[in-house]
Amino acid sequence: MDDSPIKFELIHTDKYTGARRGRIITKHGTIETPVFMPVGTNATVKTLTNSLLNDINSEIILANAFHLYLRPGLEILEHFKGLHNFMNWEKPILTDSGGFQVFSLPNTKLTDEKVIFKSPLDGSQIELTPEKSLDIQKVIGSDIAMVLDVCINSLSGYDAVKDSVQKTFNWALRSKRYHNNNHNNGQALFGIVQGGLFEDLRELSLSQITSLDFDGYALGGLAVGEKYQDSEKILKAFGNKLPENKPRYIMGIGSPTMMFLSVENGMDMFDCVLPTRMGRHGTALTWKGKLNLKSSQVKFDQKPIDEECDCYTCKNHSRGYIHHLFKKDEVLGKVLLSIHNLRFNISLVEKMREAIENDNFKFLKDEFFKSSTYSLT
Ligand code: PRF
Ligand code: ZN
Repeated sequence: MDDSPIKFELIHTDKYTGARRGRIITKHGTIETPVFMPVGTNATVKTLTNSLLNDINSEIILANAFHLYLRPGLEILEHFKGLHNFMNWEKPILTDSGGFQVFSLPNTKLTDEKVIFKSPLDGSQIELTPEKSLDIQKVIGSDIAMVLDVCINSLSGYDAVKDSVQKTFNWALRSKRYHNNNHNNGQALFGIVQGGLFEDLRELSLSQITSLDFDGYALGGLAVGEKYQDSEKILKAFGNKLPENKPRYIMGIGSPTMMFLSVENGMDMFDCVLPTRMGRHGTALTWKGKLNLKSSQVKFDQKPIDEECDCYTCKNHSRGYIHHLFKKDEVLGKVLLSIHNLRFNISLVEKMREAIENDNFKFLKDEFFKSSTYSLT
């Protein structure tokens, strides 16, 4: 029986690594994988219009149930008939459940049934359950919803991580049941594997979560401050243990180094605020490495940020001009660097797709790190 609201096609696996070339078909369009998803937490990918997002070939954006629940709130989202209409974005949307965001707030309380937190808006007490998160994501109307999981501090001890794995599984069971009873809400639902840096707990969480028939599976709890070698260990051991016939999503990664590591180990999807956040702070990602546009070294520089880049910023403006915009704290500087950095990440996954199709992924990776100052680890 296949009643999944999305369809995943595995097109090709690289001969020499675990890298996969695939395609996710949703009712708002097709997503080629590996894919980088720009983050639009508050119903906007910061500083970019939809037409700019289309220009850089964003195939899907990520939004956040937690933030949208607080503001604009469900009444308004319902009135506008969901987020696609509200922000006039016609392509696919994936929503995170709120788990990760709630656990980064101070004074969050966790019970077996729910998570209780203080509203960052007015301090009032709010409860989030797996069912409520799905209710919120239903109103948002995302194409892909995520289950509510328990994402605890990566430095937590064994017993605390074990407890989070158990709760994450119970909540995944409740989410799956609730989602089925609601006829899927027309949405795909992804499960999330936790387990921190403990391999036996990752193993346990992976077998628990994949015993449930989700439309895709995510690795959570990574890139939360641990060393590169630790995320590498988990990705190498578990990336390719996720079901082969479903999309695989690693949550919250987006540096070139982590994207290569993730794709090499069989992951298909990722999201990160890194390109937009770095852009707003004046740093560009280029094929040679990072470039600080605030530095006076580029004051007289008439070259584009990156000669190889095909984005609006690089086709129209010089480093010296963008430097000036940052010196004067003009909004356009942030816009131009956000466009460029997102295009960089999206170009990178486009190059990866082509390389995988030609069994060339390893070559692409070697060349990338040889010709740039990005760290391989
Ligand atoms: N869980 C959820 N969202 C997330 C994470 C997680 O573990 C992470 C961890 N990198 C980012 N976003 N629900
Ligand atoms: Zn550019």
